[in-house]
Amino acid sequence: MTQNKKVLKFVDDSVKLCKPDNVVWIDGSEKQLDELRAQAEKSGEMIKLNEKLLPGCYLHRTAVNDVARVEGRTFICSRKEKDAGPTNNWWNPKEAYSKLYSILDGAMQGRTMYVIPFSMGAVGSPFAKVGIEITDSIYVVLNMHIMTRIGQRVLDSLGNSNDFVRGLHSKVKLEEENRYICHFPEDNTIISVNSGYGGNVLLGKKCFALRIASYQGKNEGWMAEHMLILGVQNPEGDIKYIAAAFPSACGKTNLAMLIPPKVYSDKGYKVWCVGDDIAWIRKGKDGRLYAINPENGFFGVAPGTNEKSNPNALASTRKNTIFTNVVHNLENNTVWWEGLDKNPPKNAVDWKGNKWDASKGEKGAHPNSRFTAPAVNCPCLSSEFENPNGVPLSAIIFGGRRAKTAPLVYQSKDWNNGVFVGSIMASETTAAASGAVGVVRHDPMAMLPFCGYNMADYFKHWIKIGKTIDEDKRPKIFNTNWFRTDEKGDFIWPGFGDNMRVLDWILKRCEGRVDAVETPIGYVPKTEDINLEGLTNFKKEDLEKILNVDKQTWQEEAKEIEEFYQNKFKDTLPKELYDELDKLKENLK
Ligand code: SAT
Ligand code: MN
Repeated sequence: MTQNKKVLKFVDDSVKLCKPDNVVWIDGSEKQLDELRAQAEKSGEMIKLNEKLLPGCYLHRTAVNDVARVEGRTFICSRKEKDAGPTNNWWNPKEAYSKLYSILDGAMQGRTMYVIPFSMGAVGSPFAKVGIEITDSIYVVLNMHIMTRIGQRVLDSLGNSNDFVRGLHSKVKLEEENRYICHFPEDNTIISVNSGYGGNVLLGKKCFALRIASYQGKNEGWMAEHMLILGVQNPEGDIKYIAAAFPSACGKTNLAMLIPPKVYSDKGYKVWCVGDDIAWIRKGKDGRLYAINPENGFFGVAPGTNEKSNPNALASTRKNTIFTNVVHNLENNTVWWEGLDKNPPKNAVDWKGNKWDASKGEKGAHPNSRFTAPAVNCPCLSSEFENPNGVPLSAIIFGGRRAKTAPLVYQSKDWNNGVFVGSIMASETTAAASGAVGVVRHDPMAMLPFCGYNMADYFKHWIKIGKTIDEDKRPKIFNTNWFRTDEKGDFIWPGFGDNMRVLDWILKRCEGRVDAVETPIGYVPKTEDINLEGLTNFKKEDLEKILNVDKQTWQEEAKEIEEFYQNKFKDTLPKELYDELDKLKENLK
């Protein structure tokens, strides 16, 4: 399929190491994919679902000990430890290669090796980057087909270039104690062993499009971010684009596919989805920042997705989708998960593969169960989705799950202050990664688990990018928090489609059409400027509550931030961030 000597050598070396029985190059043809689907069905790796109700859809279950990203076993293997930085696990590359090669030695005996050429970004786009993933999992091949552009056309676009990422994955024996997700940014290489869970094995996603790409971006003058991209169309037909960073399982997919409430849709407002997880951002010819979504599908959290919370996501999963770790509804051979509807199937199998009785109170779907759905299925997919030059960004939003501290929305004072706002992001942990859930941790720019190099240098890169853009062309930077709770622990803000009311304020701020209240942390809306029309069960007093910036809480937060900065980064942080922290402390006096 290719004459590219570097690609051939990578495959050759991997064959010698893993010793598969067969090697199959993935050309991207439907015929080949169909054969693989049939094979996975035969072996039981995937279950074919009801062709009438869910055409082209399959169900897959991972091993029960392999259901989320494993941050503790994810490594950045840069030559120098300081280049991985204080927020990453570092492993000396020599030792890492040696350990990984010993695990991979003969790991594919009796198996087939699949070689997947894939492109992150539309093939041929100036943003696009090529990868070759080698894997012994048909599930990975079929997911990569949904999540990226694969096949012969990718090899054609690569030509004889050496500029591709080498990804080597093997399930080996799915041993937890030998599970490693390793990145070698200086070698453009990723090795993942002993896992079969999406975030650990779909190497185009977090491993390449964030960890390796963030490193490439630093060296090449662009940015790889954990951000959704959406377009808001106003009644005149103008579309403004926003990128937003939230940690995993904090509602990026829901915001990206938002349906505006009736007061907005009646006037002609629409929201278009460009991406729900990753943005690659670079300066365009006109001096503004442009973003593409390097992916080709959605790897979304299933539980909680329903006709009300996200009808567009649900519609995206109605054909050609792979479901992972959800409930198998045996009544009609479809799928179910908690929060889909109020009618759990009577005759069903849970995510572990056991007969499931909903009335016993145990969850049927894993909290991090997923759907892998093609982007083209999405009813609100932006017409710019394939635009090789991306979309111009008017605003950038940072946000997390904070029960108390952060207001519903605030605007940073300028670019550097915005970088500071991103750097102090904190959020309660979710089921997307293994470990405790609901613990507040610092997660700068939602990149804590995904930055492929020293985060102090990452902040410097952000500040540097700001300097390369004229002030009037820089996206304005905001922070949102949909998750403030009341005394009973219930969410105060309705969220979901009503987040449109906040996006509306954000875009008005970008266009200078509304003023704001200056607070110690930034600009907060005047209560009358958040449109509450048509909202039932939500009072102006509620809005006042969640827009409030409590000085004492923020004084404590400032101490917390200082400790985080000091403990993690000491004097390696860019001076600009300490200056911003000083300004915040001063404002809070
Ligand atoms: O598991 S993934 O890393 O692909 C999804 C996520 O955690 O954001
Ligand atoms: Mn994510």
